[in-house]
Amino acid sequence: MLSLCEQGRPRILFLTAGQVNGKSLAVEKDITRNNGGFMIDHEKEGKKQDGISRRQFLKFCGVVAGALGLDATFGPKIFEAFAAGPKPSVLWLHFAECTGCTEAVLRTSNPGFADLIFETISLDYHETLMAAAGDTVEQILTTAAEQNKGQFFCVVEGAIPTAAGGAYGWIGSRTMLSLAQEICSKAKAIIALGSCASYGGLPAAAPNPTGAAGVEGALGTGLAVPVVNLPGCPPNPVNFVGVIANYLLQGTLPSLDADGRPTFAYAKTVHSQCPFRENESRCLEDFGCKGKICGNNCPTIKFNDATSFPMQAGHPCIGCSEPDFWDRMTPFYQESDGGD
Ligand code: FSX
Ligand code: F3S
Repeated sequence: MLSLCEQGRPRILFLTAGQVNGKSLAVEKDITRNNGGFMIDHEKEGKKQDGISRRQFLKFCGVVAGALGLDATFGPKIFEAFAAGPKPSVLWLHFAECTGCTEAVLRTSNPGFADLIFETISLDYHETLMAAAGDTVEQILTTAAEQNKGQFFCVVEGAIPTAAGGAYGWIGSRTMLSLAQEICSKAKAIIALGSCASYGGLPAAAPNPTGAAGVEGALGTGLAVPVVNLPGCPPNPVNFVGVIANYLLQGTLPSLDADGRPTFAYAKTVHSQCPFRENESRCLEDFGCKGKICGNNCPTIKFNDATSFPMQAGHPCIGCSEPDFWDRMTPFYQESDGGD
């Protein structure tokens, strides 16, 4: 809901809910507009039993350091960088997608999503999590982008339909294409989160009647704002935080490969890091595993608080982090060279 704070500024309520170590968690955060930006005004933690501890967050920073290929001793440095503030402003846009990317981030519990997201960034707009809706919120997005021009990270989730002038995807009274053109062009940098935002993903699979494309494909090579692709269906939240941590530590975006992906996460193939590659009874190559032609750090970082990754759960890699994977990697359960 949209209400006003004591100073008459619009207040946006973000709601998240889930289970942490078997305990129910409901967190509400009030975000209050302040001097053109948005700041966390105060936090009401309904049934939340444990706040994030310094130790928990330090441990998470150690995981991020590992993902960045840094020595574990960098964990405390990353912790300090996040604690020093101000936290990078993030406007998070949703286009043609299944929202699995946000779901993957929501599933973190050590630290929990609310802690993770509010400790590391200033999440100033996110349609799925904002309880507010309607014209006023649409206005807040465009105003926030204008007032923070060149200062915010724009996270894009989902592909952008481009056919027929973008007519296949609308949010409110605007096409996704026109929203992307306006908001992305004002960002400091764009993080294309997930395979759909990076390369088009499922919405762009043949015959792709909507002309769906990833951010760079939809907005063209003339886009003056740098784009970091974080593919994966879904992507790993640790790699997302790694990009932000890299920026806070070094003031730059991470180095990218030819497909626009951070080399810290995607330079090695899934296969080269797979613990089952020498294990005949566990190796899934005969079941179509695409680990040899897909770059990502899934076996090292894992998902769901580092509990598992596809092959650990007995499923072959389907190559979800490569461009056009729906067309190039199918049939998923048969051997393929990825069309190369
Ligand atoms: Fe795509 Fe993300 Fe796969 Fe789904 O938002 S990368 S279909 S996990 O949700 O965009
Ligand atoms: Fe995707 Fe393969 Fe990892 S399917 S999640 S890149 S193991």
